[in-house]
Amino acid sequence: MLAAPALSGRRFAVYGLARTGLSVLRFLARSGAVAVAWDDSADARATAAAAFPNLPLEDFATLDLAGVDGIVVSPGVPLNRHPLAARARKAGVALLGDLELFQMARAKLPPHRLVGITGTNGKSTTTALLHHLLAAAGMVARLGGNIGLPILDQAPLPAGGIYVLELSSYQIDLCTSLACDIAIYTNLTPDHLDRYDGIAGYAAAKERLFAMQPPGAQAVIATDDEWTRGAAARLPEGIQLTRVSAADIALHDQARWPALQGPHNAQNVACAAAAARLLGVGEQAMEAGLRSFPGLAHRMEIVAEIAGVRYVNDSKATNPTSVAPALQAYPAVHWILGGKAKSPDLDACLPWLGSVKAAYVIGESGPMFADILKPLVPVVEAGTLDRAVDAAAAAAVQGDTVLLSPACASFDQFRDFEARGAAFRDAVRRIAA
Ligand code: UMA
Ligand code: ADP
Repeated sequence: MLAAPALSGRRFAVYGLARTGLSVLRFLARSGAVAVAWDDSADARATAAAAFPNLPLEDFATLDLAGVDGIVVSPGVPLNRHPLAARARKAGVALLGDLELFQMARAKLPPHRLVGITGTNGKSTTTALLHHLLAAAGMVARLGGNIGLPILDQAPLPAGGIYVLELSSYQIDLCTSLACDIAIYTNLTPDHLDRYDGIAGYAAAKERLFAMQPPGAQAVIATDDEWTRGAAARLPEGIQLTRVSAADIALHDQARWPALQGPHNAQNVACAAAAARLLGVGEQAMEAGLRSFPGLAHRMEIVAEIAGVRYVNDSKATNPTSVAPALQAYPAVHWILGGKAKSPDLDACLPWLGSVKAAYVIGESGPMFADILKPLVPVVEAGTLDRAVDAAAAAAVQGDTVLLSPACASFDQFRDFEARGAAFRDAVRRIAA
């Protein structure tokens, strides 16, 4: 497992004890560092205490920061409005994340390359696809990061290995020196605006990934929107740019790759294939990899076909832009949406309502979305996912698609988007029974 012996004897305060925080504690223990930790959730503290019986748990609101070498923060902590940021600044203690610790561990790793993938949408698909293309070409690669696999828990690679990491803007914010050999930027549309000073602030956070690259490194940018075009124009000197676009991918080629349908996936393929080429993947292996890519759960995942009705789980579509491709993919859609809204509109979805037979709204944003959609399509105010699936299944006829593509975060009704997707699968299974 990864470790950084240079951290031996250093003292870190670890804030947030879910997937990232626990992986950080394991990493620090392996590295011989000392940790004090906190999570505002008593459940999370109890889990950490069970895993690390000698771990001191101290509330960071009062923790004395003198003698702390760094505060390792989980990406979900909103530092833009959290008092810890000012306290750390005042005490002169650095805030950092798990990816910065990974960068510290890299010095002792066998020679390797690092690819970081960011963007508003398509990060996970592009990351998993690139990893798959490399593996299909016989290269040794490791997947990690925001895709749900904290990198510090992953096994190190032998010499020549390639780390393929999905990076959220939250994770980039917590890095000062993460040096990617290849940085991929898929697209940028409004998202996470509660964490940034407008979309320009969000874009600036993404672009820091390029600022941290060493001279001679590569950037692969899909210049299909104004923000990514701006990033390409502003690229730091010494970084080699490969511009790509969804339009680079011919439809007749894409038709051969079953899990990579739709214009959004053309963009993801353009990004992943360009990076794979830079890493030495040949065209024959590329084609084989594109054909055999299995796709990811919760992204336009067909979970069942019952009486000629297709049920599609697109729970990962957590903003309106990511829903748009799903609405274009099917001719007759019963669309289940709603949850914790990230924006008060559905503008990116509205051009595609022609395929929507009815909308079933759920969760906190249900009433707001009902108001937007009622003049445009029939709306069922279902409230919960179970009721929405039942109502959609009752209304759907052969050839229709029941689509969960919520355009919202899940946290009002579910632990995360994966739990929401699993609940959808369960509801569909009940119908099949
Ligand atoms: N917490 C506090 N105080 C606070 C805020 C949070 O104590 O003020 C605690 C919570 O009680 C909780 C912990 O911090 O126990 C949560 O940390 P976290 O949200 O960072 O959760 P992790 O399980 O560590 O998951 C994180 C990423 N989560 C977020 O960025 C919100 C996961 O991305 C990622 O897969 C995982 O690290 C491994 O790298 C998820 C995500 O939603 C999929 N990402 C966003 C996205 O893709 O849009 C950015
Ligand atoms: P991320 O990890 O950035 O959230 P995913 O690959 O998990 O991206 O896809 C999330 C959602 O966004 C899915 O619903 C998917 O259909 C949609 N999506 C995937 N790639 C793109 C893209 N390049 N542009 C717009 N939407 C996309």
